[in-house]
Amino acid sequence: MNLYWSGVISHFADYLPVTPKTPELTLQEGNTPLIQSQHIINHLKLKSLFFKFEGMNPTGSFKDRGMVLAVAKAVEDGKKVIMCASTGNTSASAAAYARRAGIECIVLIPQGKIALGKLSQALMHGARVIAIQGNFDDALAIVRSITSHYPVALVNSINPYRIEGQKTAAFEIVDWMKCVPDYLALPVGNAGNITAYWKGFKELFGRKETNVLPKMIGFQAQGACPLVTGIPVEKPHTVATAIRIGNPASWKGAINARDESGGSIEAVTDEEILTAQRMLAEEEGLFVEPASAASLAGVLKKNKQGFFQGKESVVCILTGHGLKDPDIAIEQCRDRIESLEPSEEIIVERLGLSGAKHD
Ligand code: AN7
Repeated sequence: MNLYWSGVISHFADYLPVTPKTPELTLQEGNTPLIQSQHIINHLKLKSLFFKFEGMNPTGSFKDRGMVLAVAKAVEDGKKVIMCASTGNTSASAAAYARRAGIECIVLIPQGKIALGKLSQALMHGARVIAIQGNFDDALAIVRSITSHYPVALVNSINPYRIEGQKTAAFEIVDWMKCVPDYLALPVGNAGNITAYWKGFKELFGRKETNVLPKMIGFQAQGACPLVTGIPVEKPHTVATAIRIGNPASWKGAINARDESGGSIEAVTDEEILTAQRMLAEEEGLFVEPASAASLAGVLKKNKQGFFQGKESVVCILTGHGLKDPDIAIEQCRDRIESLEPSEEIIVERLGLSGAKHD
């Protein structure tokens, strides 16, 4: 067994559009754990439930898989600057890989709507951070225009290398499980990831046999669910800022993944998202950001609706780490902090240990 993990480009080279000239860029992204549910499964009518914890990637989200390839190809193409619009994670990943590759990074973010951890990453990696008084969709439109007119590489997921890199997560799931799950549940924002997973599964098994592939079940936030209603949302809103997107760039890819796989794209409320986030943390020991919990929120909802028969296997993609968004986490449980005097006696008393002292 090869215990050294060499990263997405090197490990999956045979499945990616790499050439001898592609730089061997890596922060050892990929190879993330597929963790079996031990507690939440007990509330569900399912045979098995696994969590693919993409928050374990080097910058804390799934974006690293595609970003490593997009940046490597930009460098191969002679580019010195990359640019993206972002709800946060793409900017953190772009900033890190740009630095690793020795090039510059510019990010456009929606002012005030990006989680603190992600902003700190982009700034620490020395990206040019431009906050606009608009949402992600406005930022992406500007980035698309600038990158088509100036020598700056676009690294949003409309860059096909992003999708190529991200499809490797599907390969890992099949590699670990030695089979495919019945359902793949994931949050959907700009819809690059659902497009990428579906591409990955299809490449592994061939186009004809889509009936043996997992059904893709995507979940958007209720206040930002254009793929559910079929109409772009002008003013998207959700606590899950990562997926606060009103007009997904990979709209067609998402609908295609849904329809070819026989899956669905549905909405979950902010309350359902936060409940799922706390369940993952409290019951399984997995701390994810709100957007990532949309996958479990959706599975919980479908279970409640009687959708599952008890024989299905489900993989939930947990796209980003909980430390990305400490504000939302603390807001939910600040009142759990107990403030006491610095006294052993008082603390022992409060903990209910008073009568239990041994020698
Ligand atoms: C944690 O960083 O769009 O459907 O600009 O950060 O592929 O867009 C982030 C998206 C899910 C949605 N979970 O994935 C960005 C950005 C997390 C995310 C999504 C995002 P896509």
